[in-house]
Amino acid sequence: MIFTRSNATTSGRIPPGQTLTTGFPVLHYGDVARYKDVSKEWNLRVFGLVEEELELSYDEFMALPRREFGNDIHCVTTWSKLDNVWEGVPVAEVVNRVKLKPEAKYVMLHAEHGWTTNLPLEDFMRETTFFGLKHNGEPLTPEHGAPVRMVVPHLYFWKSAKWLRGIELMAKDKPGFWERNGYHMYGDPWKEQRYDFD
Ligand SMILES: Nc1nc2c(c(=O)[nH]1)N[C@H]1C(S)=C(S)[C@@H](COP(=O)(O)O)O[C@H]1N2
Ligand SMILES: [Mo]
Repeated sequence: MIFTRSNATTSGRIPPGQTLTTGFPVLHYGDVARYKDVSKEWNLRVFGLVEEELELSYDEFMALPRREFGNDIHCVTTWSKLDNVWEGVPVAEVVNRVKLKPEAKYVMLHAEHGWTTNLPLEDFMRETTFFGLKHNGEPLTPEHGAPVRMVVPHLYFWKSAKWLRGIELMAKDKPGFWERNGYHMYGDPWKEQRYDFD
């Protein structure tokens, strides 16, 4: 359902070319990742330009400190969903457990089934970026990326990898899945960086 809210709540919050939605559309390429025994099948690897690779098991990840986060979702396909409330793990809780090499400047997020997306390290490390575990009070559903999805509030939502499995530190920017298929390397919704010819 598409609707318009009073300007008081939405003013200045909807980037150009976007329309509000109240639902929570499900969008991805390929199959939903489903786990029979998630605590045995899921882990998170931090690799690439780090002094020592890190692998967090499901139980280790779930024991990390959490807090509440918020975001406005802006999907490149033009729907926006405001005022999402999340329970999440701050990025620093994971990154502080590795020593980054000084050349590390970009990150590739790796999801289940080989799906990837890229962003600058600085954007990944922003205090507003987080690992999402619950959305509006409910545990993430498989469709929305359970057990752990990335949420990068200030970029188009395709940068928010569902079914996150790996964080690769890189010296140079490289295109992920959609970026290889014409999406913008950075994806700022306020600048309408939708496709690479924008
Ligand atoms: N692993 C994975 N993550 C993904 C995608 C995908 O295809 N695979 N699609 C992205 C895109 S294009 C969007 S718009 C959002 C959609 O998230 P949602 O289904 O929770 O709304 O997930 C992003 N994360
Ligand atoms: Mo998307």
